[in-house]
Amino acid sequence: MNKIEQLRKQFPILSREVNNRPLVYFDNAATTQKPEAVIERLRNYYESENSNIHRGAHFLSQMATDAYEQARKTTASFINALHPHEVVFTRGTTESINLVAHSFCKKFLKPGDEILISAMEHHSNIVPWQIACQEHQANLKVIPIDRKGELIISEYHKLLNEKTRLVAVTHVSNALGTINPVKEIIEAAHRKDIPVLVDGAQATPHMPVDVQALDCDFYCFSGHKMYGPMGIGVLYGKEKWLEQIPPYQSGGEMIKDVSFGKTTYNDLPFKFEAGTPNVAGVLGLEAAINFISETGHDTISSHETDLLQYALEGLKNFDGIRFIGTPEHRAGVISFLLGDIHPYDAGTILDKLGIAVRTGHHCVQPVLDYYNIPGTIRISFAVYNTRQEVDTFIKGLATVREMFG
Ligand code: 7TS
Repeated sequence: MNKIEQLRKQFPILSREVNNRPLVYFDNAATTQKPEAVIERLRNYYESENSNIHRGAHFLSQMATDAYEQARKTTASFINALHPHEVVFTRGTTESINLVAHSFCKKFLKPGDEILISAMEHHSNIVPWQIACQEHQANLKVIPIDRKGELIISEYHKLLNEKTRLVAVTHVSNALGTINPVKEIIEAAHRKDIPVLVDGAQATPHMPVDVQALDCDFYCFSGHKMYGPMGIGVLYGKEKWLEQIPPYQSGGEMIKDVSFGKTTYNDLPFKFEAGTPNVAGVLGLEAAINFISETGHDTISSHETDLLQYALEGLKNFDGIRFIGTPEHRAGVISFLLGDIHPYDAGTILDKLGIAVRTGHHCVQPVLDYYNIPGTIRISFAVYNTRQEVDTFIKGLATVREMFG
């Protein structure tokens, strides 16, 4: 049995059938499936460790607190953060971005300032900035993309100016698969003392991320897109920023002292973790990180690159395919249209064949407006996918074409 077949055995859901066919799961950019180790970790926590953290002197509370803080250290080393307290646990990328859009902008965004995002952002890296700009009478500016689905970097340089307060860009596009040159983007912003937030939702499952090497100011990602549980995510922030910006939510845990006259806030990272946190989610995320580390980034990226090339080759020769996004540096995401067939119709037929793909706007409506299309069919890979599944998918597309073409 080869390494990938062994890996597949760790994912119970992959052996199920959908519509009487073996499941082919190609919707990994939406969420990945979970290995046994992650499922077991959640189960074990609730079965024998469950307790609230940072408050009880009793045995279980101490145990859960230690496990939670150990998971913070594991997460910090996964992205090579300088300090564990630069890792704030959130519900996911969306909440991480909202936290920065709220707290950073409250402190630093002034009327007439600008926030710079890109034309390929997920809605969750657009709308929070739009709202912040409205609240603070600031302006949202957008780095354009070209037909290949790459950022036009020369335009980025022109857009950076003394009014720019923050740049927020995605590391990897969920719709086009583009891997953006974030290091170059960060260097250029820093030359003008502008901080940069990176949306890493589609990067952490597929490639090693080193926040110190990138020198990003904020980095956001979700557990559920990298083999971990839903409802848990991370905001990495440089200590100097997290120290300066005000809390996002308030309540228990984020305070030092409370009286009716005045409250002082807790130290990092607790200042940003109001209320009872998702302890099981954090422990499940740690198990997911361990799964990625044990599998190895080399194995993950070489296998996913192989699948990407194999699928692109197969699709290239398929009549009527129009790729949406043909970037040079890309992750395992392919968006396309098939003749005049509506993506939804294609998705429905593929589903009948047990093949899960995403169809629609993928929460990137401005990208679709740019290409002047209503949606795409999108396939996205994880380490457990196989060439054989790509073959099944391409055969499925032939059925779609027979029915609608
Ligand atoms: N940023 C990017 C680049 C994403 O792809 C997504 C989710 C998010 C942010 C939001 O992440 P969340 O975990 O907070 O929801 N992307 C997708 C997708 O492509 N299909 O479903 C969700």
